[in-house]
Amino acid sequence: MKQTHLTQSFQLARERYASLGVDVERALKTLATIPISLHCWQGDDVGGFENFGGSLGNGLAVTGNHPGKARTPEELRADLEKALSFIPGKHRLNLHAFYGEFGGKKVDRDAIAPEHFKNWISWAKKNGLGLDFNPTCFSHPKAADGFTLSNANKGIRQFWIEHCIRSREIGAAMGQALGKTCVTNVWIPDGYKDTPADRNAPRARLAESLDAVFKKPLSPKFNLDAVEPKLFGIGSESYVVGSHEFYLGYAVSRKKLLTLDAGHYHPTEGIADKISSVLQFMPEILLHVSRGVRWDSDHVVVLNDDLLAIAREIVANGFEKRVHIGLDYFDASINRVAAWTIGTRNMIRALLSRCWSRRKNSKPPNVPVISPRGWRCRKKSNRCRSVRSGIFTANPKMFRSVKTG
Ligand SMILES: [Mn+2]
Repeated sequence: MKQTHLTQSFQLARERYASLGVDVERALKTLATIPISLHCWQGDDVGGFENFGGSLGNGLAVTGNHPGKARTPEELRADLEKALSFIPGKHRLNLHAFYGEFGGKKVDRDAIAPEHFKNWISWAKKNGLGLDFNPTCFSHPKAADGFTLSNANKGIRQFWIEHCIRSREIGAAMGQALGKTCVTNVWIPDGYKDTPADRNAPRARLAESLDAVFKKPLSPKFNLDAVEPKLFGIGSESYVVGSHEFYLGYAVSRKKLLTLDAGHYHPTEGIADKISSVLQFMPEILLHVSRGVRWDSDHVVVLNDDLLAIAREIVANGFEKRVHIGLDYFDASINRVAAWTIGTRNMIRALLSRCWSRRKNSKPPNVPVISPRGWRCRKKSNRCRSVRSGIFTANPKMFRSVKTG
């Protein structure tokens, strides 16, 4: 279509919408402030570049064998560039640790470092993208029994603790290099297929391991930590160590972000209703937007009621700066570039449809929480200059000890 036709069509549409009280420019302006973090793992069926020869496993399964799977970092980046060319706006890329570039050497997970991601960082810089990060606690011999940070074996636990520590540092290096805060999300597969004799001990071990992982404070300007619960997975149907309640308690008590994955709950349970619930008690969350279908939690996102409900909760409440939106699905039965494009565009469409329904002079409500920056200030008894997003304020009743100024 010619550019002039597009411009004329847009002008006509803008007039029609204006007659219904919709300020199209304002809606698009709001939309432009909301980045979506595209998940790198849709491009190669959660394969990674370690070349350990391992299979996916640990409750993860990708079905389909559509041609065109990315085999190298260069191919993956080229495919992402193609997908991004179909997606309006400036966005982010979400990387897993095993997508590092190790120069043909075997670098185990407890030895990864920012240098293994320098190509990703310079590529992101060139393309104006932010980066998010994830430790990869699966597809590895030390995860073969299904337990990582909660493993009964101290040596294995320590291995994964070290991996997660390094992952946070990589996240911070990415955030610093790009000048865009990186969210580093911890998900582990740990759980039992059948009813365990002891539900407590693995959770106690997980809490202890996570405390070790997060021991070193990192600047929230560069890195934010998130933890991701799950109700069940393949091979962990009866018991997941990192359940919703476990991580909700952990995130609130340790001042971490909670990750709400749309595919990680009971099939009749949506995450839209959880957003305003958990945001009463924590400043920011991470979403993994996915689409659960029966037992599977990872179908390509479509524009359905669940997605619209999620978008509504974010936009109607003015939570755009407090909700980090990432995608998390993998489908190898269709073109992978199309899968990224379809899912991301649907997320954007859902947000746009809510942006234009926001009333003209409505202001986002103040909510009684403070930012990680505020938490940090409280801990150090320093003065907080401002909250992170500027759209919410500290509740003096809840945080009397926070000094302002
Ligand atoms: Mn997820």
